[in-house]
Amino acid sequence: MSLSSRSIEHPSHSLGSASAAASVNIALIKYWGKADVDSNRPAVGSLSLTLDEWGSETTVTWLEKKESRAEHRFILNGQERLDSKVNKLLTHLLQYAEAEGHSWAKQGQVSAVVESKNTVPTASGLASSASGMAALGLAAWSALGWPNPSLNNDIHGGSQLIDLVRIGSGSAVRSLKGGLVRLESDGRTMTQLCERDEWSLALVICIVDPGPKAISSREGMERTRLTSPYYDRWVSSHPHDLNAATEAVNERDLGKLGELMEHSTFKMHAAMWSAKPPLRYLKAKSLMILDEVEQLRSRGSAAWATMDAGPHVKILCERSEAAHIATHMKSIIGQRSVLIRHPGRAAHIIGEKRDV
Ligand code: 2P0
Repeated sequence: MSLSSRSIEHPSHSLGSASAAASVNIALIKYWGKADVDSNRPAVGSLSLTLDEWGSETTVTWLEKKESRAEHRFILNGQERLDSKVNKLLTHLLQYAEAEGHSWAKQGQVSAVVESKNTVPTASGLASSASGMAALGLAAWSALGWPNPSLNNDIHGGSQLIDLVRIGSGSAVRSLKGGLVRLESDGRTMTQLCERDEWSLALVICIVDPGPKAISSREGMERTRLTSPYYDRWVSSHPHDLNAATEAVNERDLGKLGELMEHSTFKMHAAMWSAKPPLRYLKAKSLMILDEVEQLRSRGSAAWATMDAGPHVKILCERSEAAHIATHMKSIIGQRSVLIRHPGRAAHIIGEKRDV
């Protein structure tokens, strides 16, 4: 991955810049619902697999502007756009820096230029906000010259970087680590359960519709919390799934993990369907793929399905089975709609420049 958009001009004084790369992660045990909207604290923990190849590369340049109120700028895949998540994350970082005594961080005098490139379809339920916000948070943090705790593999409760990334997106926190990751319901305590090369897993991704989803996860979560009669049971039954799935990972028991994963996704979708008005991200084609996964299993394949806030179906399997499963799915939904992804690495810095 490399940034292909031409660098934009920076007429103001630059305080520093940094570039970071982060991969998407897919939740095997899902996060859905918030305990606190302001700090974006989740109502439940989650367990995810960070993937290779798909992700975001983001460069943040902090600028000092004396003459007028400074606005942040966000350029995604070469196009300038407004994004409330980006603004919220950057504003939070400046507030934190100011509270820490950095006088330059005063709002309105410092702004960021964010240039980002996604190699995953944006906002379609393929976790683009996870890689996007992890890369943004890490680049924005590092551009200020602050050390990255993830490099030392010591991300734990209390890390300001985790809190920052979570403001952008709850699921993005998990992309700060590679392989299989468990995030607690405090939204900040994280454990890497398995390095990316410690278990040869794969996800066969069946793309149902690459367009953007109609209802954002943020809105969907709140609607589910406020209107679904099943929401409380979703939350109260969640810790069992998270603990059992953690055990399954520790035992490298794919059958057990696969069953728990399917249970978690169907339970989340049941809560979504029972919201008012209902949230139905799945399409007829998604259900057809689920039938095929059952068929594959009945013929002896170790394959389990998971779906997020979008119509796509991701099939978890051993790496050695992925090609066979992908070939079968391509014969049903088309050659170009099926991809194989493997466990990937943690978010990391790919370049830094200090101007002051
Ligand atoms: C997850 N999803 O655990 C779940 C499963 C989608 C379904 O986290 O509001 O973009 O920014 O915290 O992280 C997608 O929601 O939501 C998500 P916010 P996010 O991956």
